[in-house]
Amino acid sequence: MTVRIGIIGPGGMGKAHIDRIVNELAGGQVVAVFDVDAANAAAVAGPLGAAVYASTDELIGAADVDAVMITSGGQFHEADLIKTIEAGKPVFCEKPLTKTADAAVRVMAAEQAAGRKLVTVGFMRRFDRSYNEMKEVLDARELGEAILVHNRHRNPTVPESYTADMAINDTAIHEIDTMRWLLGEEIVKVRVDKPKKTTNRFPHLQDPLVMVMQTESGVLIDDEVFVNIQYAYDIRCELVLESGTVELADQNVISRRDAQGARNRMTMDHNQRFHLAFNTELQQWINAVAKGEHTGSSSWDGYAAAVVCDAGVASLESDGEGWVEVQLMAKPALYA
Ligand code: ISE
Repeated sequence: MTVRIGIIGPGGMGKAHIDRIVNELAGGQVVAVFDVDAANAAAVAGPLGAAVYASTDELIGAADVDAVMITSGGQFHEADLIKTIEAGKPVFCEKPLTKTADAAVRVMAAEQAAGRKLVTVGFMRRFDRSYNEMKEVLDARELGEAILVHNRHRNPTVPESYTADMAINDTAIHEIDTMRWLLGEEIVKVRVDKPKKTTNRFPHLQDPLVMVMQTESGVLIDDEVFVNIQYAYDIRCELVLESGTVELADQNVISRRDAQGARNRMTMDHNQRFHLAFNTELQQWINAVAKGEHTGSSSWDGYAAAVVCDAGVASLESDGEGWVEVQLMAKPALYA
């Protein structure tokens, strides 16, 4: 079966997903496009032979759309998610699920009324091979319990439109989801430390910052978020267990040695660094939709990430207040 997909808001991320569906993955076809920018919708739909719709309602309701992919801005997600759930169609939604935790609660309520998980949130690191091997070591308890996790999330630069809260809501949100998934437990408190700022920052940003999180069992996680580090897109993670450590491998595929020295090629953005993880994530989603199953992060994961982000932003905006507690609602049975 070919899964016929309607895409809402194909900007940079949406176009990258379309490209992989067309050129690298199997079993999916983009048949419908909506964008507030009608010219962009037409430009995207043309080469695909896809229909352009004048509203998300029409796209979601179209008889030949089996599943929906939402890659618009986070502030537009809630309404389209709820409409897609009410239409009984599976939906892949790029992160963040919603801009606020309250909106995520409304999305979960719609899903509970539908009686099944229809929403997959685009947290691609869950599909990265290195993180998965790290999780295998932890889950096998080969080296004992997890004690600490050290993360580095470095971007070469961000545009001036990147707001102060985005270091958490747009960037650290990846570690928030990955750590919950890796450790299999919730984050209970968050603190944001504010070191000396790089001179390469925009004045409105705290860059870098260090987000410190603690889980239910006491694992302490630190996350250096440095979004104007200039040199590369550099993601690192070291899991410290009771009798050993596990680190993500270096991001390079080859190491080169020559008369100039030994060096690796660095990736410059998330599409390069997580190309294979994005491919695996979307292929598994297409396969799951074809079988009527759910895969990947759920609405609960999107909600939990939003609540942790809110606590992080509260700490960032406070004047050295320190730890902020994370208050999650009781987990609905659908997500147990
Ligand atoms: C961007 O939206 C992403 O998702 C990237 O993975 C992250 O590194 C970047 O900081 C975000 O702005």
